[in-house]
Amino acid sequence: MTMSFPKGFYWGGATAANQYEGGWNEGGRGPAKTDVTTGATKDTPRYVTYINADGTPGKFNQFGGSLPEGAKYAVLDGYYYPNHIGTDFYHHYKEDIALFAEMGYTMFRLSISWPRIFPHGNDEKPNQEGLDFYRKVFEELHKYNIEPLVTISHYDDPLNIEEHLGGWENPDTIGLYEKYCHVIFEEYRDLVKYWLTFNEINSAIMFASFVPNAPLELIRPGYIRLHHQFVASAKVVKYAHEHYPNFKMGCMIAGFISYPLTCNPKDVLANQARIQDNFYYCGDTMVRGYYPSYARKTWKRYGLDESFFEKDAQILKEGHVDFFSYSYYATSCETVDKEAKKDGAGNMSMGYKNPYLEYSEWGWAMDPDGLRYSLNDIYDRYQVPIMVVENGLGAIDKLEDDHTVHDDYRISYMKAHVKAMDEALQDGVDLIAYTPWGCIDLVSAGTGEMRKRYGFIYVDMDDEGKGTLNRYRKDSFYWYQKCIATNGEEI
Ligand code: BGP
Repeated sequence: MTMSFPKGFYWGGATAANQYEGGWNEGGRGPAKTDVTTGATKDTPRYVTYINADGTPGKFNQFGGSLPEGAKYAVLDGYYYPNHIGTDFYHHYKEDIALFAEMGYTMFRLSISWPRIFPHGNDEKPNQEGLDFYRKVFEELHKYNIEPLVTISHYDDPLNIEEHLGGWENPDTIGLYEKYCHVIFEEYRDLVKYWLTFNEINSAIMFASFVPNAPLELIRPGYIRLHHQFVASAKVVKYAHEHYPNFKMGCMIAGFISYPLTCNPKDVLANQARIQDNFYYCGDTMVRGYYPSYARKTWKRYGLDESFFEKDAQILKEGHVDFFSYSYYATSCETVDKEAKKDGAGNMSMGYKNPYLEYSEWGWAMDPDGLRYSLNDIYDRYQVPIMVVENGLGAIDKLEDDHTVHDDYRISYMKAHVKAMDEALQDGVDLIAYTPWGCIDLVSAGTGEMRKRYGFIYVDMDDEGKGTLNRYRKDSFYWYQKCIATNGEEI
């Protein structure tokens, strides 16, 4: 087979501080909401915990709910909080980076934990120990010629911003984010070139489509928060372009890709609207630098005032990103048929089940063709370089007595997706990087589980936080090593 991966294509892996780093209360780091979020399973929700004004404990579902008046976020006895340890990159970074280098990585995606740099979000000065930690990490990566790809905000904003300053609903958070960015840009100007402003920025509005009959009180603030994040992103992109011309700034959007369930034109139209609302709403705004025309209809539907979004048009225009990145795990289907079977669960997208696809143990549709399809669609629309910065199979792995893991299911999944990228490159798509998710086992964002593993490297840690944290190479480690060594030719 002729493979089309260009010379210099970035192969690597992706992680996020909140799920991987650990050291949650070490080195002067402040807490994030993920530190007061409990572990769960695929069938039970993760809870955010707090103490009421009268001292009684309380909790709400991580995908909805808010802190009652007078309550304070708190770590409670009797619950397990898996993000406190993650899989302890904080103390294992040298060992882990050596393993990534052994696989042949040329790029590694990680996030900076904002509360490690500004523990409360609004501190006057940054936390030097936090700055030093990431400097050591970036230097270690460069030792092996691995290019860091840095997510600036990945689900762990300082808890103080959330609890006392109104989070992203408050426009003042934009200024705090800018200050944080200015510090890390200057600090790492010679170490980091590729930046992603927000992870899966469209997750702020997913309630609207994915929670059946979601109340307007949940939907509206999502659009406000998202708008403030667009403005924050545009401001720091503009700033980076002016001060650091070598920087490349990207957006990161959750790949909520769907198909019409049937060729009924009504299904086709419903699906078009679904993709616009869930996916392109963000890409259009961040890559083109202005809200798409269909946004007006969306704002009207939710009773949102158009002038609120239009007032920052100039800022959005001046801060459009240089490249597009997205997570791609699964696809789902859309239909107007109320009787259709609604049990697909593609990456939280709760769509209709696709009869042509197989589903993972967590109910995510496995669809490599959807990767090729989406790459073509995105590139047609934007004509900017694309990175696939998350992809992979969450599965239960068995560590054998001799410390091997025979994850042939993961190898088949990866093979099919590498092949799909190859086809997209042949189609003419300017794809420049592939960083599969959770390249080393880490805590699941959706369920808080350890047993939902994505890694090429097994980490000995279970759902209760028991384990040695020892690292072991899975069969997929050697498969990916060969794939990278042959630039995608031998898969
Ligand atoms: C994306 C997130 C990641 C990651 C991934 C897998 O939405 O950006 O943080 O966790 O999904 O999801 P999960 O961990 O729920 O399997």
